[in-house]
Parts: sequence; structure tokens; C-alpha cells
Amino acid sequence: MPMKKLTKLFLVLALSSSALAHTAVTSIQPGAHQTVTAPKVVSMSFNEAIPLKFATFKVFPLPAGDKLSLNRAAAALTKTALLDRADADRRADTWAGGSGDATGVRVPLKPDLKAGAYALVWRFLSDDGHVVTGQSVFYVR
Ligand SMILES: [Cu+2]
Repeated sequence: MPMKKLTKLFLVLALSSSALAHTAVTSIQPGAHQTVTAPKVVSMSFNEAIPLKFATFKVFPLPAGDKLSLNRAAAALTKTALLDRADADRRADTWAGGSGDATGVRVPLKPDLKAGAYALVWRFLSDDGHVVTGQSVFYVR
């Protein structure tokens, strides 16, 4: 194999092994598809500290649907809603940003949430420099 190709192969391998080192979400409360009564916060923890300055957490009510359509709606929000500004009215949380590094966050929720499905969506900067996004669905009874 020519040297140039070998170098390229090595680079690809090095990149894919660093991708394995993304900061991981180790727990979410309420958990995925869990039902809770009158939740006051959603909490998340990570396997290493993340800089809160570059982190966004949002909670949105979802239209009624089955598990698959709720997961799809939450994933769509992760793509469209994370960088939105001025969406406080549509959101179910009152997260106002943070500072410093933390291995966990507590995202405050608005009081008296209506019964139904909600999506927690997140975006943060991993220690390896990658942006990590994700979502989780829970239910309020
Ligand atoms: Cu990574």
C-alpha cells in the first residue's frame, strides 16, 4: 500500500477511536419512557465533567403519539430546536444556562406541567472536542 494511503488509513482509525471517547450520558431522571407525577426537575449525569457554558438542555411538550412517533418527534427537536433562541414560551423547562464544569445537571421544569409526553433534548461539548446531542422522552401523569 502506498504511504499516502497508509497515512490516510491511520488517520481514519485514529479519528474513529477518538469518537469512542465522547463524553457519555450515564443517567437521566425521569428515565426514557418513564412516567412521573409533578416533576420539578430533569436531571442528567455524565461520565466526565462538561463545560456548562457550551451546554444546552431543553424540555418540550410532544404531541400525543405512540413510542416510535414520540422518539421521532424528539429526535427532530434535537436537530431543529437546540440552537433556537426565544423559545421559552414553547418550552417546559426554565434552564437559563450554566457556568463552570459539571458531571451532572438539574434542568428546572415549569410548575404544573400538563399530563402528556415530553422530550428532553441536549447538546454539549464533549471533553474530546466533539459536540454531543441527544434526546429522551418521558411522561407526566
Ligand atoms: Cu468524541
